[in-house]
Amino acid sequence: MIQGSEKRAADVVACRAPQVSYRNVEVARALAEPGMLAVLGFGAGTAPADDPRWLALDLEPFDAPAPLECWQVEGAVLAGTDGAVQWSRGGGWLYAAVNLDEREHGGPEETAALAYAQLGRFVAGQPERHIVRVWNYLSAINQGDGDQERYKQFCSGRARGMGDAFGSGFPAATAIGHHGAVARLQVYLLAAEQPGTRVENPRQVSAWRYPRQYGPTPPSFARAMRLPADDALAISGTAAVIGHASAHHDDLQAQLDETLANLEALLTSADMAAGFDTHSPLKAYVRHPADARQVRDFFRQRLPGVPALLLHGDICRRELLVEIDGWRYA
Ligand code: 3EB
Repeated sequence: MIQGSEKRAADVVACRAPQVSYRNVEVARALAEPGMLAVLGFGAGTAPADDPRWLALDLEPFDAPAPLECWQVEGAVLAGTDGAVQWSRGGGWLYAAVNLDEREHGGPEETAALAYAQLGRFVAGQPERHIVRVWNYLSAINQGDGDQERYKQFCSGRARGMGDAFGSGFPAATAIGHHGAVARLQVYLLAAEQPGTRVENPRQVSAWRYPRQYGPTPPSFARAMRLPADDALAISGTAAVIGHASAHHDDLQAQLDETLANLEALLTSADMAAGFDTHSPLKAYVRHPADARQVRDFFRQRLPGVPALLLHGDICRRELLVEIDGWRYA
């Protein structure tokens, strides 16, 4: 593995990527481990924990018991809150999250604008000011027709709220609909002391260039991001999109195959060796619970040994049944 990047000055040593894993362990135990930057739980069954590094996400897992997602870094971790932002830092990395109730902020657009303004302002004042990866979970993502669809309102609010925080380019991202009882917008991110390297997929139109038919504000994300030390690829939510069009409407198997082709194309585009391995945790967001078994079988056959977390989540286009994101370590 190359230490650092040839593109960067020799005296700047980029920090080792956080190690992301799915673990069947108690929340308190995970939080007590050295270098634990963040612990994410999934669904209503998660135990609460009073720690800024803990986030309970409103996405129901298809596994019981559901594992926790653990982000571990090298070195001591500090954590705190700043207004609505919960954060932690360690090993050159910053985790930050907001969890906003839309009823207090006036709908998906205003809430997204506020979330991004708060996160953007906070991160801009930190040494780790380069946002490399963002996850967005909002309720009822496909509700509303045409430009009024909630996802499209979210996209407009996100773009407004981020202002020029991403002047040098968008981070890798995921945006998924949850089925939680409260209309909460959950946004969490990973930021670094040095910028990552954006990766696009030659099979897909870059999202920020999507034509008008997909909404008034194109989605602001890169397809993937190589982390500063070039030791990991953060992979955005990836679905059966070819060019800018959704492929294989309502055909789960064909969408899974196309999604994997897109993931492989991303690895190639990032100059990474083909394939995913036992250290490459992936998440699959599955629209219909009845499809979970087929998605599980797909992982067993096509991605054997790859840690996979299957979650009940709605994809931002109604015709898409599944989306996959995750990590690939070098
Ligand atoms: C797509 O390819 C699927 O709005 O942040 C994937 C990843 C998608 C991120 C986002 C949306 C987002 O367009 C949708």
